[in-house]
Amino acid sequence: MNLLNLITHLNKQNGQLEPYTNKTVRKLSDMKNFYYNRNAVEEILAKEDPIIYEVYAVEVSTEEGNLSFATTVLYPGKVGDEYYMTKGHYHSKRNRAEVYLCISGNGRMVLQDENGNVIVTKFDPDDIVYVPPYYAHRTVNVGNKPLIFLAIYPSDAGHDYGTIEEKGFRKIIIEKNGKPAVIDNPRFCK
Ligand code: S6P
Ligand code: ZN
Repeated sequence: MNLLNLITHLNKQNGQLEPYTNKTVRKLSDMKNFYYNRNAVEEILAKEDPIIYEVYAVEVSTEEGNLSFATTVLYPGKVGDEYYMTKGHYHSKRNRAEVYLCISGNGRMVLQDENGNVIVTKFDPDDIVYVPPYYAHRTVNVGNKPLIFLAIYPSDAGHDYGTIEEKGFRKIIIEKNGKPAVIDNPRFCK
């Protein structure tokens, strides 16, 4: 392996990594089933298909023992009263943990295990959140500028989005009286 290929630069202004191996762009149309207010989703999509977030990943290998990392740029906005958020996922290998570092912006993280235990944490600049094994994780932008963060995860962790798409998180983050509020997800299925 060429040592020069092991160095990636983070641009803190725009959250981009240079170089990266994979870029993912998630638009609202890619995550219709993840917001609780489906009428609000359709109303927005009738006019536009906004980018909700972008991910710049450095995934050199998927072999056990390696680490991968990625920055996410999660834009500010709401679908109805629910803040823009990532899809959220369990790792396909459930016992794989992860570390998140907030670079800029203001957010929340929602962590949930398969017994439905939920933890909601703040996620502000320089906060580091440990995502334990077996916990699904979602990031929510509760501010008015992009939420930029770095995630470091085992390269063989994999992503299970289907379980969250089907069952959801028990708690969701909405704007209530101009402030973030944690409420029960009316669509959560056990
Ligand atoms: C990967 C890590 C993050 C997310 C990214 C987008 O394990 O947790 O890089 O992939 O924040 O979220 P999601 O839920 O669409 O993968
Ligand atoms: Zn993850």
